[in-house]
Amino acid sequence: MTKTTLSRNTLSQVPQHISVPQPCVLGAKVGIVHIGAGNFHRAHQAPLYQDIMQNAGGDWRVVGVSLRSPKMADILTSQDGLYSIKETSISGNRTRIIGSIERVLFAPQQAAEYLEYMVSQNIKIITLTITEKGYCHTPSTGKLDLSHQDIIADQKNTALPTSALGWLAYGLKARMDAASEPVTIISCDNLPDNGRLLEGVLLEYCQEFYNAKLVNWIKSNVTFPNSMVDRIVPATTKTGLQSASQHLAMQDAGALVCEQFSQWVIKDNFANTHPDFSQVGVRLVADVAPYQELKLRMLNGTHSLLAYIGCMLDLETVADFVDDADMKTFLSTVMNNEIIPSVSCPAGFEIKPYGQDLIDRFCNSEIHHQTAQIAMDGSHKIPVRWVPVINYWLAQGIIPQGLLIGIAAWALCLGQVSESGKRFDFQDQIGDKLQQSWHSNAQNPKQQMLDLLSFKQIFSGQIARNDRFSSALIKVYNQMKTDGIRQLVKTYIKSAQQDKPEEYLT
Ligand code: CS2
Repeated sequence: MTKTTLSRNTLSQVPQHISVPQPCVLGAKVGIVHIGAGNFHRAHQAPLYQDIMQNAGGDWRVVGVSLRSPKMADILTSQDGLYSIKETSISGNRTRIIGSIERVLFAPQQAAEYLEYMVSQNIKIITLTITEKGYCHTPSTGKLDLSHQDIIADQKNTALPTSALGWLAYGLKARMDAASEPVTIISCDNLPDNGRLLEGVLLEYCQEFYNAKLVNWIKSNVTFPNSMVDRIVPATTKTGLQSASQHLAMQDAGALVCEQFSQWVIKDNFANTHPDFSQVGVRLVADVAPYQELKLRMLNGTHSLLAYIGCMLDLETVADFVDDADMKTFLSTVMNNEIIPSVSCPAGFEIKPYGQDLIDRFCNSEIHHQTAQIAMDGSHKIPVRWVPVINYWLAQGIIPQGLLIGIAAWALCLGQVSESGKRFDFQDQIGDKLQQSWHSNAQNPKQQMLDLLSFKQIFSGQIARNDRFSSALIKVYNQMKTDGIRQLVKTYIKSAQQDKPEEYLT
């Protein structure tokens, strides 16, 4: 195995067919701070900035900020910020080296450097990928959760915060004190109205822990455009790293595999200058909401559906799931019959082909996207992916049976044992509470379901108080335990084919 490691010094040794960043990228100044320098940012926004600088110039290098672990800072420091991405699709793969990240800071140990960037006039944009739970909000209300453990920890030390909101507020306070330029903050997480949500919780946070002066400065100097991001980027695997090293003929501990597809739609509401997004097909629009709704319900909604069912059936990856004929048909039936009617599409958008393309994207077996990875944080994902769709149908007196199977599968997953007896585990911020509720009623499935439906942070609107829905859920959950999920899925498909939506299962 080669000992050479990817870095600026070894860039010239990368095999010819792999493209490397041009000097204009490596020599540009930093213009963006990105909080949450994980795989998604490195595979989505960072390559776009590289392409923009190569096509149109500009100082749009990124300083990444990690809040929880020094791992990415260590890896990218030893590689001068360079790493490879393998972009895969049915029509082929391409690998390229990304060089648009200047460095990654581990904020808890490099707070002074973080502040230097945050006050700099060169910084025009701050972006975030901190996952749904990183906003420390109550999903059903969108309000800051003051009882959140990270917020409680911040209270003790605002100069060494735990939450991303704390780091943002700390940096913006320094920017205000330095009388620096206005800045645009873009949330790149899978949440509806993500910009408005971020603005709301950040202002609440500043009111609580700082003062009205900072709140007013933010209101006049910062914009929070909504944005919709899309690219499937799984967690790094050992095999992925090994095959990248072979391909590059050198070590790359930051190597990523992702799909070729990439999309970013941003509300055109910038407080300062921005990269020439038109160069790379990033769309600046007046209203992002329809794009967010489309993506959250169609892609993320079906992702969560296959995640819980997949965990219960030992279908380890998304590609494994859609390789199973019953499961693939189930997914597209739920998409067509239950999700599509609930979506208010962007004007002129063809939703059916979009749905078909999604299934094709899921079939990409080069991407080892674990169902257990997607299953994580259901208490934050279900409220934005499924609950609005279920409420849409309940308002018409209809129980959407496919999503009912989804909720029952999620509930079964709380037992952490698959149908074949295999143990699995995935994190959830309120996992302990959910587990406790599930186990304390293990002998009483009816109560188990009623208690889960009473988790207000997950289930709001009709779904939480609709007796027909809870009775149907109890029935499906029991059926699932006795007959297995596959049987239910088959019954669902059969009834859907006969077009008897109300008779699918109940
Ligand atoms: C996935 C997303 O893990 C998950 O919850 O649904 O990360 C999904 O892969 C991305 O949103 C795709 O753009």
